[in-house]
Amino acid sequence: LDEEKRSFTRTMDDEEIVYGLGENVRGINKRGWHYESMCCDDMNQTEDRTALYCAHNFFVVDGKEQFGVFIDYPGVLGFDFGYTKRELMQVTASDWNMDVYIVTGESLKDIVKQFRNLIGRSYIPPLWGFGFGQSRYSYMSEDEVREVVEKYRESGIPFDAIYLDIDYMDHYKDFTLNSETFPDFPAFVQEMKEKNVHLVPIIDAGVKQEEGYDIYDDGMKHGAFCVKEDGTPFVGAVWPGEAVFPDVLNKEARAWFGSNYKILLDQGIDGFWNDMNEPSIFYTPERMKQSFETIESLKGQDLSRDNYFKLMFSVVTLSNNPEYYKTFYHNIDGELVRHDRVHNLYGYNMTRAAGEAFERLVPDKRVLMFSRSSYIGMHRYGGMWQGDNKAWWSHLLMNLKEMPSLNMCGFLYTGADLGGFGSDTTEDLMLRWLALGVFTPLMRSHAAQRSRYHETYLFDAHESFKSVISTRYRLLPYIYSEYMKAALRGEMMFRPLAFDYTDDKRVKTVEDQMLVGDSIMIAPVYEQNAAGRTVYLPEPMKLVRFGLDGITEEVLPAGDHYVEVALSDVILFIRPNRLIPLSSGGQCVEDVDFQNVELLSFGPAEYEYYHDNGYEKDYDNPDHITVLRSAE
Ligand code: MIG
Repeated sequence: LDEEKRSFTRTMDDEEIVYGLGENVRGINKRGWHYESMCCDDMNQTEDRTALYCAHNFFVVDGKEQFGVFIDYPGVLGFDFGYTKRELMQVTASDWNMDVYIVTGESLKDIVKQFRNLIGRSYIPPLWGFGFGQSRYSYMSEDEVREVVEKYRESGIPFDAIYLDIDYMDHYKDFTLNSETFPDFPAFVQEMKEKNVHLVPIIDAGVKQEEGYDIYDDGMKHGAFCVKEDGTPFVGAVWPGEAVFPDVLNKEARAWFGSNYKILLDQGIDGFWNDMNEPSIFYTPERMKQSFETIESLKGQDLSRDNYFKLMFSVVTLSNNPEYYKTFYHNIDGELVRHDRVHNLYGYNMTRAAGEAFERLVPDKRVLMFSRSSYIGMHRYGGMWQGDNKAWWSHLLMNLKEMPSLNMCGFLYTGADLGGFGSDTTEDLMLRWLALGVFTPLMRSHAAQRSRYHETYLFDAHESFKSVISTRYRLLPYIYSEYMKAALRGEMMFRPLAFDYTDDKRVKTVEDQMLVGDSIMIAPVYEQNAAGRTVYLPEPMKLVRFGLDGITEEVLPAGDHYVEVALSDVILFIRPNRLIPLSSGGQCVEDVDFQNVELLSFGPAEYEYYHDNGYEKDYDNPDHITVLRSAE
């Protein structure tokens, strides 16, 4: 421990593995790179990054000793896991001292369970949140949404939700509607409900600074926004232009911000996604003025390299400049705390604002909620999506690798933008990614402005898309049941093989196969033009293939297998003496019969089937669990 540097250092064993850190780049084993907790909005989720949108300061060491480490620290943290020196682990905080928790347990699984018990139960979404959702930045009007919905229903591809991105709002003002493009929103929400389609609007962190805009005026009256040193509201520009930031770290301001969700709840909305809550800041007016001045001063000067750099740097440092975070304050219990010292708690508390408000406003209802930025603790109020990925094959694999790391930190309701958010997707990438998305609790396709449209009915391989997404609906009884058990018992739904096959050395390095729940293993295809892939089975398993001609089953011995996987297929592997309950599917979650399930098993098996109505909150009622048995 080095008090001065605010760091602690330890020596790592040769074979030691480090799991964790939730949302971040690179492998399931985090060893060999350095990471940072510093929530930031940067669309480039490349391997050379050290931080993404979230700060998840929990990791588990698996070496001669096994233990977990949680660092409760709201500022910037650095993790060096054998990057500077292969055998050196070093964690460094940037200013204040940190609270370090060492979590012990009997096994990797147990360590995680102990930690999860400590941090509280994970968020539980409404059942329809397990359906497939279609998103795009943005569907511009109710007519456009209507068209997407009609095409989905005509195509016979099941789905449950349409996500509304920022253009549904009036000039990007939170909790407003563009009255030209969405003239009668409550009626439209109702119309969609009748088709079993849920609309999920986005909420941004920044509130437009505009007198006469009721949310702004009201927030000002409540003193609910972050302030500068002089006590006046801090202004940073985001989508609505100049905006102020709700001080969600302050109890009253948090309650105030949360209460605004009522405006949309009252119009029939039952789900939200919270965005831009790192918080992302495009520029501050002061900083922009400086850039203009720099440019002005360069006018008429020579076109030298030096001037090129001056010009360029004055512009590229505008967006999300960390210096901004040193210029505003939160009022925490009467004490002004500079934002950079608690930076990583912002997204968490924005979503907490919503979660606490839902508890007050609609206590009996489960509301869909997920966020872009988060910190451990937020997992109690909402899930999270994995931010702005790209239509890259490597990001399909990254989606998979983030799953167990996020589960360790309590984030169970998660998934990535299927097909890829930025860049242009392809039909095969879409299909392969959906075949993974079939297993992730949040299954949503999303795409950036100007990227290729990728609503699944647009592609030629229509039957394949229909089959893949229908498989999700067939698997829902299993996925929901496993989700609920993981949430209620503090377990991981997605686990690296090494968490279960503790005596098998080989699985320690397997990062492209995953256990999902208690009964199955998955092995997604993540390379273009691959006709299949190699799969390692640590024990005999039954390969189940959901293809265009229905389900086929094949028992495979332990060991390596090359498994062919057509683009239309979803495959999974049932472990010995395990089973999965299957529904007959449906066009939406509402259609799915969770009662009469078919059992697919490998050998005689028993299964704890968690099944409630999906909307109530009596989670711990023992009647929700029945034991399913299969003789074969
Ligand atoms: O600056 O609302 O990650 O999902 O489509 C971009 C527009 C803001 C970032 C989110 C993305 C969303 C987009 N938002």
